Amino acid sequence: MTESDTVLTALADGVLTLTLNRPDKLNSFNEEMHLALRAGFERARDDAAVRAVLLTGAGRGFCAGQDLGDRDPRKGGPAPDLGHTIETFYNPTLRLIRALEKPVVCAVNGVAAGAGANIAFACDIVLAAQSARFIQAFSKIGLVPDAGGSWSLTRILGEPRAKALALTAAPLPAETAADWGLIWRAVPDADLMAEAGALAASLAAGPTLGLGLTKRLIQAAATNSLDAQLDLERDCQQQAGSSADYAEGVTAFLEKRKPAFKGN
Ligand code: T3D
Repeated sequence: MTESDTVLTALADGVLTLTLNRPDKLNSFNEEMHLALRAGFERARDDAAVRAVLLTGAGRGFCAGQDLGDRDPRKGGPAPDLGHTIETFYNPTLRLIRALEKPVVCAVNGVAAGAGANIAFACDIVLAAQSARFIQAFSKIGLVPDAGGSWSLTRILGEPRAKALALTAAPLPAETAADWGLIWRAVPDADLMAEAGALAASLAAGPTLGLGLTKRLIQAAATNSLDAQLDLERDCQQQAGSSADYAEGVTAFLEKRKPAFKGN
């Protein structure tokens, strides 16, 4: 586990809150922050006490993508190998978020640009402050969308909107992102953290195994045939149906009380 103040971590009531914390740089990524964020998601994967993750940013921005100060061509030397940095730093974290069988809530507190926007889109439920905006900033500096953006934008929005956003780097206001189905909801700025925290807490108190299997199913649907998906639903339901939380859920329903799920 990497300890670093570039990502603040706090575990309470089953929610692991990860706060990107380089506010002077709009929480853009340097290597230390990459490793700290990855360590946070590895902890979420490995620690049974973590039953949901809440990802957000400190200060007025969510994340401005790569720290361009670390890519300053004026410093001389050979051009950086961005294929290597993507493979080493961005892709492992994106894969962790998608593979984590626990809900990941993202509270986009301000501007999300470049890889910062696309990391948000990789999360399971995204709430954004109404003042936030999403920018595919890559084309402004001669790069291409990464951190899964070309995949998620195209799947969620279709080619026309994905191309327009990526080619123009036009800022997309949070409310439009919600209208287009790119995020779950845009909420008043003052309400963002309370709403996102309550959502994460309610998911953390849920039947974690079943929620994780639900995430697996919905992600698999993008590439599965109906036949393959029906088989996967059967297998996941078999697993969920043997959980203690399923027994508790049915018992609580029959006893007309709130279920007390334990996450297994
Ligand atoms: O390199 C690789 O490994 C490949 C991977 C690439 C992944 C990527 O994400 S590439 C895309 C990189 N990101 C960008 O191109 C976005 C750059 N930032 C902006 O365009 C703007 O800052 C925003 C639109 C995000 C916000 O604009 P605004 O006007 O609200 O804020 P600002 O004044 O531009 O920024 C505030 C401060 O944050 C400022 O510092 P200063 O002048 O107060 O000392 C600014 O320089 C700094 N900052 C913002 N973004 C970055 C950054 N510093 C370093 N890197 C940044 N990406």
